[in-house]
Amino acid sequence: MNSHVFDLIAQEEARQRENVELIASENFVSENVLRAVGSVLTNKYAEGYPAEHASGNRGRYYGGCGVVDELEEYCCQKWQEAFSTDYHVNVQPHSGSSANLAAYMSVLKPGDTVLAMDLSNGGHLTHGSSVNFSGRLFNFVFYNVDENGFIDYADLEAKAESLKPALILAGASAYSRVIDFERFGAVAKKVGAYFMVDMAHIAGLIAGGVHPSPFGVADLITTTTHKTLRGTRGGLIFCRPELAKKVDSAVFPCCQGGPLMHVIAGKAVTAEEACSPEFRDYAAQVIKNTKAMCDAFIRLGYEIVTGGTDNHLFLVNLTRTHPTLSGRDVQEELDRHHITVNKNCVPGETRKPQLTSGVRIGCAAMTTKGWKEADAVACAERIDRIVTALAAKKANEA
Ligand code: DSN
Repeated sequence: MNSHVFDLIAQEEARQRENVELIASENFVSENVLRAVGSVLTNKYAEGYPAEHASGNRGRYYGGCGVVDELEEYCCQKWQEAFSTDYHVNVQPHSGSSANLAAYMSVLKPGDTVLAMDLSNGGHLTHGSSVNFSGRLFNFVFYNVDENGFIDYADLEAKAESLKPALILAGASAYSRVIDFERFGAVAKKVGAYFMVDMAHIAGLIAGGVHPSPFGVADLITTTTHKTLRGTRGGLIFCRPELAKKVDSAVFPCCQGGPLMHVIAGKAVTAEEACSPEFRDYAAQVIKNTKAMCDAFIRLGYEIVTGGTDNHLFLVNLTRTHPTLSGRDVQEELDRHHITVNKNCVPGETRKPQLTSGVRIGCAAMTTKGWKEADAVACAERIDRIVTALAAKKANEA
């Protein structure tokens, strides 16, 4: 049967092949990941956990689960290997949002106080935004970034001491600097809070050994598997072994029903790939490319939040250099030139989230396509020509 869906998939495949992809949270998966996610495992229901599962939450609510039990255990084992950890891992969360919801539910009660990074400073929607379940269920309070956009650790400590949160959360969607997990962990310990890290953006860099690891410091660690980890879309929760039962019960039956076994297969392939020596080279190249591109923008006169980057992304602040252009203007103009970025709030944002004054740029996807530093620099110069022409056009229209 002919389906319109396959025409659309072919169009999207062409777009992904031809465009320059600079969205910091996207990447290109391998053929093996695609095969696993497109497999017959999508047909299988498997509510519950494998028969021998480590947390003690054992047994499925359906027959015929022998193969998927083995698959889920294998997936857990490969993720422990990828991060060289003996933390318990739950591979069932459907996404990063589901992972965060379940992680909160495992140790918090509705109304508990959580200290996190605000969305407008680089945090994530699920880190307490008032329009998200997180902000509606829990009492989120926020630590600040300083005037240059760096996490203000003194503010974190002062707020932790005065507000006595039940949980402190580190992690971000648009923060370009190394996060000092040890420092966060020490503050959490001092005030008796759980310490959780949402490492979704930087997980591939951690697995690749080019960003400090939160394992051994955090009590709970969530991630997606599709950003710098370059795998299928999905979520994971890691936790100290003593929290395993709480975490497994929070995922199922508290927050989810049946796990997506085809996605768990995709996650297992992703973990195998993250364990390979090639993945370490990839992670190192991501950082080299991102730094090269960010430095090129600085040479071209752009303002970068925090003045640079240590990871796979950076944030261009247009406020002073291109006051007439919003992030949306730049995103849309680059779209017309087949370069994909996303508009992003900047610290101290004055425009609405639909407009913004910033653009977030990441190099994880183009590094998968084979970019080296020179490609990243050439792309920065091309973006500058497009943005400069757009600003001139706006000035002429005014
Ligand atoms: N929305 C994703 C991002 O782009 O960072 C995170 O979930």
